[in-house]
Amino acid sequence: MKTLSTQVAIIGAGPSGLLLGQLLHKQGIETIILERVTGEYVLGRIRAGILEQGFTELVREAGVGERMDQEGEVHEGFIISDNGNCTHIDLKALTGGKTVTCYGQVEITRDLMAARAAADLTTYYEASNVQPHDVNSSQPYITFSYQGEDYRLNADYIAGCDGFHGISRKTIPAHLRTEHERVYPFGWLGVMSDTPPVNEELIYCKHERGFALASRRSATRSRYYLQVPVSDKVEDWSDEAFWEELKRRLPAEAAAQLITGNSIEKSIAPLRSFVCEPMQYGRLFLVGDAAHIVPPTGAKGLNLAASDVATLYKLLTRVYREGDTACLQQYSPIALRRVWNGERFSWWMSNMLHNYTGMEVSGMQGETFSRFMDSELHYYLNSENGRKVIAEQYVGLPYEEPL
Ligand code: RFL
Ligand code: PHB
Repeated sequence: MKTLSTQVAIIGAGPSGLLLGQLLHKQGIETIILERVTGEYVLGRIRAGILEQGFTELVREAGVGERMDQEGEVHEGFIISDNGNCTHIDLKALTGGKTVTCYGQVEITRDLMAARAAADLTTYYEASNVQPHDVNSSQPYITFSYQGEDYRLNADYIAGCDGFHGISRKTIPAHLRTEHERVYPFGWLGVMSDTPPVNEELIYCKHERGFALASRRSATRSRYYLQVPVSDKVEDWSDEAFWEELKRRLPAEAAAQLITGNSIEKSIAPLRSFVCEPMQYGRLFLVGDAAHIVPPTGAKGLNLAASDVATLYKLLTRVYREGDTACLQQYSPIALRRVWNGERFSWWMSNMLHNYTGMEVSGMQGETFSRFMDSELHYYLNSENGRKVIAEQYVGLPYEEPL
């Protein structure tokens, strides 16, 4: 067995792991990242598109913001269509100047990978059997296999950035963690296409046939989503069927602008709200999707991962600069406060915008639940205070500074 050592071992080279590694590197803290799949595979996961201001500032702090600042689109607002009636959520005006940036998760990941390679930092892609050990002791370590050889990686701390299906969360003994979960009775079918988007701003569409979202990546690349039954398979949806259904759910002006083409990616994602508490066990810290999942309706998943990273990197910096290890106890409570806010917002937006007909929700029939949610949406959209409540959370609540 080969033995390696580092200061912070990171499991997972998704956006959480890569951003944490880069920020720690900037502070002179050494990391090694272990990733189960190849870099190309990681870049093949399309996922998020909307970045909060706090996220973009963190990416700049990591020294990786150049391309995001050049190619990312600043969005000053978005639209909510309620069965074709459009309300503009003017983020900038409603939040005193805040905006979001439309820049794909794939691009952020690519930029972070390039920065890690340029700094000659170690990442083991295609590492298998990754297993943390003794995380509740002062000498935690990880065992893994790489290119047919067995390794032991000794570290001061371990960051579990390995997503919802990772190994890190399960390392916390079951009796010490509480998992909160809600699985939604539908999924999102997503399509990426090299066609001009229907609108400059995103359109979230509530529709009696089901929710739809018109998003984008650039002036020539569109990203669209449709609410579909969880039982649907990607193969059930031809490109033609997708475009036809999308056109029905978009408001008329946008539908008239729809330019269709071949999909370059098509996938179905289930919708889930999930939180694991606490997010720390001894010297193991859970970060991002490893600890929490939100339905994508509020564009919060990646942004919550970023606020976890911000908190952990500041605390670890203090550990290595000042020897203050007690400060690490703040990680889980600080991260969880912001996580629950994002969870509530994503759950609320999902409830208001999806169609629940024929499904049972919160102990009532979907038809009844829908009446409550129709009224909720109508109330919030027709009140400036209501639009402010949506805008303030969409641009992202401030990061909490450790004491
Ligand atoms: P990831 O991206 O899942 O990365 C985890 C990495 O860990 C690796 N891994 C392991 N490595 C070693 N050993 C093991 N045992 C391992 N197990 C797993 C995996 O291979 C992977 O590379 O988690 P991370 O880094 O925490 O990032 C989280 C984000 O990916 C996620 O929150 C967002 O994509 C969610 N999300 C959105 N978030 C936003 O903020 N704004 C959005 O607009 C938005 N849209 C979305 C979304 C997610 C979606 N899907 C498909 C769930 C839209 C969709 C459709
Ligand atoms: C996306 O562009 O992929 C996207 C945008 C906003 C969301 C979810 C996904 O709320």
